[in-house]
Amino acid sequence: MAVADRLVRTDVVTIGETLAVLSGQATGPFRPMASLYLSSAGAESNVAIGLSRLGHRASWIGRLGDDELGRVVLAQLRAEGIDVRSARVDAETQTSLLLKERRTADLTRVIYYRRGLAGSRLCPADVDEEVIRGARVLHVTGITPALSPQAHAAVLKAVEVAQAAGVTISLDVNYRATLWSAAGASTCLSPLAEMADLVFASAGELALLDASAVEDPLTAAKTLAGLRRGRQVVVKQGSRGAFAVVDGAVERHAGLVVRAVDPVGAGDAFVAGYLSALIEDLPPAERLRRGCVAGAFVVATDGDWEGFPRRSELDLLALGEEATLR
Ligand code: KDG
Repeated sequence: MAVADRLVRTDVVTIGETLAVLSGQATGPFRPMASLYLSSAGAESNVAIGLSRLGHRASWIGRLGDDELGRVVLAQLRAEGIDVRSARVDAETQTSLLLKERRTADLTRVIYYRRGLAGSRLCPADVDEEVIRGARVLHVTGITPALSPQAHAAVLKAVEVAQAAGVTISLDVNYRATLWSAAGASTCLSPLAEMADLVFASAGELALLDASAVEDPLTAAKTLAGLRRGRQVVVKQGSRGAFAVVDGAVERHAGLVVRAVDPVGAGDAFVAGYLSALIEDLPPAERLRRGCVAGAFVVATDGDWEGFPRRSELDLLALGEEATLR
């Protein structure tokens, strides 16, 4: 990685919206007097938490309201060891909110309250150029650019700063259909993907960048990887694992079998695991393995990031079903 002649102060910096989260504790629709669990989440800061749990230095750039929910978000990120010194507090608006309803045992419904709120007011002036120049990797997603033109401009600026400084740029496409149309996402994210050294996507998301991916994700991933020297394209396949195209070669991991409790956040855990192994210069097979292990931990626990593994836990799933550690 291109870090040799720069002063590296953080391993990974992420920029994006982090929201307060209220999750229903019982399975079923929201109803009066239901118990809700208060937490926070956001794809970019989830990745930062995943990396921090694995022992890496991670920073987060974002905007929060000057309110209790914003303080909850900051407290959780700080408790997880994230450097939040580049976060901005916006006294003019409120922290964004996400409601997570476990509608049935197998169906989770997410409802956003984010339009016009703090995360969507992220702007280019919020981009801490120094922290980006001092990072090994900048990680961005396709969620924050969907929030507003100024949030999109902020992500673009972060990517440009990273590119000029030779910082590895990682993009997770993370298409959210409730935030924008597929056509809008395709127009906005294709230029970002062109600048990225690492692209994470599901097969469906890859089709936003190259329509032929619907029929043949492998060829589309190879094509995208081949468009830029050294670019890696990683295709997340949920419970079927993932494959990566690195230096023209294809590596696969079949995924781990776990009892699914709450799959939201598994993609972010996967990215954190993959980046963790990349930072350590481990080979593609190990990047995929660590990504799949981290993803499986999240699938098997409640919360978008609460179940992320610590480094000492990475081998725990190998113990198999219903293991008890005594
Ligand atoms: O990947 C999990 C995220 O989707 C979640 O934590 C919250 O950023 C979020 C979103 O936009 O849904």
